[in-house]
Amino acid sequence: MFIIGERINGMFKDIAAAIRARDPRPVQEWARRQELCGARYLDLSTGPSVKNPVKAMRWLVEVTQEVTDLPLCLDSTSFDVIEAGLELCRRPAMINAVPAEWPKMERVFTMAKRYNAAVIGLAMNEQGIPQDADTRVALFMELVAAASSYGIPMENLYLDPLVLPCNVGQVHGPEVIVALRQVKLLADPAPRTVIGLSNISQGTKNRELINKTFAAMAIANGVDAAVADACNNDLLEIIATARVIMNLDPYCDSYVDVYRKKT
Ligand code: THG
Repeated sequence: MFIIGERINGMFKDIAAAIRARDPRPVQEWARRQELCGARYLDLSTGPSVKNPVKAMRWLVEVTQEVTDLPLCLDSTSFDVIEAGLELCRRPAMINAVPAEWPKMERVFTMAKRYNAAVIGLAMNEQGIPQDADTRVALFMELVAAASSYGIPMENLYLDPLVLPCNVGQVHGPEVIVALRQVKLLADPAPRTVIGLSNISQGTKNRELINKTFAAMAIANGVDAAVADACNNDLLEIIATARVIMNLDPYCDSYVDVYRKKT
């Protein structure tokens, strides 16, 4: 599992303030820090309460690219906002995200092809997020079929079962785990999977413990990527260890890297 660094998001107070004041420092500090911690992509989200999200996303992309070469994961419910960001990306980006709905899939897969971007497809449609694994997988199948028809290779399609906080959506927990596993049966080569790891613990007391436990469980069930806290050392240790146990790191390189950082 690789990490898409979650920290440049207007959901966080320091980033919301930085966007409002157009102060690049907090954004650039988090970009550098997450890169040093080993993030593979940086998630960029203006958050919900920004005045002009198109301009804000353009600004986030520009100031982030001034300090890092990491590819960006453009996180917005508005495809105009995502496209404004894609126009400025210097490396192939990731589009975060599209639900299993027409004409949204048409817009996003066309855009993905044009900008050579990867796409996160969500297990939701007009009816919302289903509870059970089977309905989630049925929505994934629609995303796989649509992506294929636009010529998107499966290694560029990341399917997200949508993790809900375990204190309000406890019934979703096991369904998400089963859905992660079943994605791998949908096509050959299989599509990839991604989760919003920190969602699982929103509104709970011991957030880190819940995030870490869920990370190990998701890795055991084949998850490929997580939007997550790239700089949490315990989490990085658990990911490295789970990867060894799952034989995803046969020479233990990432395990040794994490160990060396500590000594
Ligand atoms: N799937 C996909 N993309 C996603 C998500 C997902 N992007 C957004 C989100 N979920 C993942 N990113 C975060 C970022 C922050 C938090 C949770 C998930 C978070 N923030 C604090 C909170 O809400 O308590 C903010 C408060 C603060 O500390 O300042 O927990 O599921 N594809």
